[in-house]
Amino acid sequence: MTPVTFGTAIRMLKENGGPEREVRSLHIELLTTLQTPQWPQKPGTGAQTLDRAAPRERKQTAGAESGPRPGPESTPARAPTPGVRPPTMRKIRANAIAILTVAWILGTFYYLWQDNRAHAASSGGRGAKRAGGRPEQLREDRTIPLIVTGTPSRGFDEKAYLAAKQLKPGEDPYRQHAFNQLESDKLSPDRPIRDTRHYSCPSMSYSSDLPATSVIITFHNEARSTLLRTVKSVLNRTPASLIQEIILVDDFSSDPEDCLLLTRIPKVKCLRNDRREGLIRSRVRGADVAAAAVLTFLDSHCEVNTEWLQPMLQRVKEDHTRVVSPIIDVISLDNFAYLAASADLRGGFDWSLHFKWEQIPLEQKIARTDPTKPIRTPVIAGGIFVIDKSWFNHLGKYDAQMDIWGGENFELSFRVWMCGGSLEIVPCSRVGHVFRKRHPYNFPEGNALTYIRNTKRTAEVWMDEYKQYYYEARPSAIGKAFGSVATRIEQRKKMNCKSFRWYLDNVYPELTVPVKEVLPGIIKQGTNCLESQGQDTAGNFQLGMGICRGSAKNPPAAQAWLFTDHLIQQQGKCLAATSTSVSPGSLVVLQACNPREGRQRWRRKASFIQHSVSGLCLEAKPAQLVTSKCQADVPAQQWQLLPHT
Ligand SMILES: [Mn+2]
Repeated sequence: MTPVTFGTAIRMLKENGGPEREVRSLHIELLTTLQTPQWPQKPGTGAQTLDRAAPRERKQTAGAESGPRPGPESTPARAPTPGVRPPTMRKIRANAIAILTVAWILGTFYYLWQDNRAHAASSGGRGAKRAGGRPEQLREDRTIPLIVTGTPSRGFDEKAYLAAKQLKPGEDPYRQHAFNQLESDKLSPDRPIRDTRHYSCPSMSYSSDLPATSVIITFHNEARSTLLRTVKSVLNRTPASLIQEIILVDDFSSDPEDCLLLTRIPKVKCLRNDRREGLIRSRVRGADVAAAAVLTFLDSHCEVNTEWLQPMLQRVKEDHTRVVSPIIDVISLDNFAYLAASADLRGGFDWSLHFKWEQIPLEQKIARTDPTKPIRTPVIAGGIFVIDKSWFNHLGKYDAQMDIWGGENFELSFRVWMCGGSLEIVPCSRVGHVFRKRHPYNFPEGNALTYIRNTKRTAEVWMDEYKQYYYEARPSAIGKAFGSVATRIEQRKKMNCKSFRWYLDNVYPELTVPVKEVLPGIIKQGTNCLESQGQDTAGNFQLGMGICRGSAKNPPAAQAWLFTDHLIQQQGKCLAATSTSVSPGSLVVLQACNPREGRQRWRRKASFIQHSVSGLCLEAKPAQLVTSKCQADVPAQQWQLLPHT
C-alpha cells in the first residue's frame, strides 16, 4: 500500500516540475550565455529565481552566480535592433569586457557578503518603510550571547551535513523522530511539492511593499533532513526581500552542530540554549533577537508551499493585531508524501483544552463565496503563525513559566482575541507539516503533567468562572501545582482584556456549556419564569411567561422544567421552534418530545438559550416566545437556568 501511494505522489510531483526545473534551466541558460560574450536574455525574471536558488547551487555554479546582474540598459552585446545605429566592433568588445569585469567584481562581493547584502536589500528596497532604520539600528547595538551568524564564504556542504547523521543499517527509522527518517533522508532538501492552493489563489496580488519577516524555528533533536528541508523550502519559495533572517533556536539538542552548520547558509542564524527550555521560552528567545518587524514562527519539520508568506504578511500589514496562520497541509510521517489538507477547517477545542480541527460552522460555510477569504478561528494550532513583533511584545509574548510544549496555543489564542486582536487562517497560504502520533522527546516532568500545568495556567488566567468546566473535564488538574500566575493576571488587567464570556459569545459560541444529564429546575428571566399555559382551542400547548411562584427548589408544575443535553422538557412535552430556518420571529411551542427532532434541540450559550439548528435565541415577547437573532443587549433573551438543588 505505502509504496504505491508514495510512488504516485512522487510521479505527481515530477509531472508538476516545480521550481527545480525552472532553476535548472535558468542555470543552463546562464552558463551558455557566459561562455559567449552575451548577457542573460531575461535579466528581470532571472533575478529573483537566482536569488532563491543561490545557496543550493553555489558550489557548482559559483561563476554563473555572479549575483547582481546589469539591467536591460547595459546589454549592448545583443544584436542591434532595427532603427538603432549599430555600434562599431571595437565598442562592442570594450563594452563586453567592461561588463564582464564589473560583473566579476560584483559577483565576488556578492559571494562574500551575501548576508549583509540581504539586509541592505530589505532595508533599502521594497520593505524600506517598515524594515528600514529602526530594526537595523537595534541589530548593530545589541550584543547577543551565543548567537552564531555563519561565514557564508566557507560554504555549506549539504551532502556532508546529511551524511553525518544517516541511519545505521537495521536501525528502526521511527525510533528517534517518530516519523520515517529513512524516507525523509532519501528526499532532496529542495524537492518540489504540489501547489495545493485553491485555483483562484495564484491570481491574487499582494502589496509590493510587504514587510520583511524574521522566521523563527525552534527545535530539539530534529532530524537533519527535515530541518534542512524546512530551511531550504523557506529560502527557495520566498522572495528574498521578505526574509530578513531565519533564526534557529536549538533547544539543547544533543549535537550542537545540527544547528551550527546550518549558519553557513546565508541568512541562517543559530541560537543555542545551554539547557532544555522548551518551545515556549525558546520562541521568546528567538523573538527577542529578531530584527524584522514581523515574526514568523515555524515548526522544524515543515515545507512551505508556493507564495506561502505573501498572503499572511498582507493581512498583518493591513492590521497589525491580526495573528494569522496558513492551512497546514499534511506531510505523511510514513512516506513523506505531501497531501493537501481541507480548506474548510478551523481550530477548536473542548473543555479539557484539547485541540481539534473542526469544520467551520454551517452558516459560515454557506456564507463563504470567496474561497480566498481568511477564516476566523477560535484558536490556532500553534506551530505555524505570523504576528507583528510589537503586537507580540505588547500582548506579553508568551507565558514564560509554561514548560516544554502544549497549552501555549490556547493561552496565546485567548489573549489575542480577548485583548483586542483576531486570529485567522489564510487559505491561500499553505505549509506542509509532519504530523506525528507521539512526541519523540522526553518531558522532564512527564508529558501529561506538563500539559496539565500549562493548560491549568491558561484556565486560571483566562477562563474566569468557566474554568470550572475545565476542571470538570480534566479532574486530574485539580490540586496540581502550577506556579504563580500573578504577573499574567496583572498583564491581563493592564491591557483591559475582555471576559471569557465575551469570548464564548462572540468568538466560539459553538463551545457549549456542559449540561448535566437531567436537571430539574426553573427558567427565569427577571422575576418571571417560563411556564406552560395549557391548551388553546385548537389543542396546541401554549407557552408564556408568568411571575415565578414557589421557589427554584419547589416550583409549581407549570414552571418546572427538565434540562437534558439538548431538550427542555415538561411532562413529556418539549420546547420546539416552529421553524428550523434561520428566519427570525418564529413561534416557540410545546410538542411531544422527540430527541431526534431538530426543532427541539437547544443549547446554553452564555445566558442565551440557543436553538441548535437555526442558531437563533429564545426571546420572550409579551404574549409568546419566539426565536430571534441573538443579541447580548436584549434582556428578553437573557435566561437563568436555576436547578433544584
Ligand atoms: Mn510539529
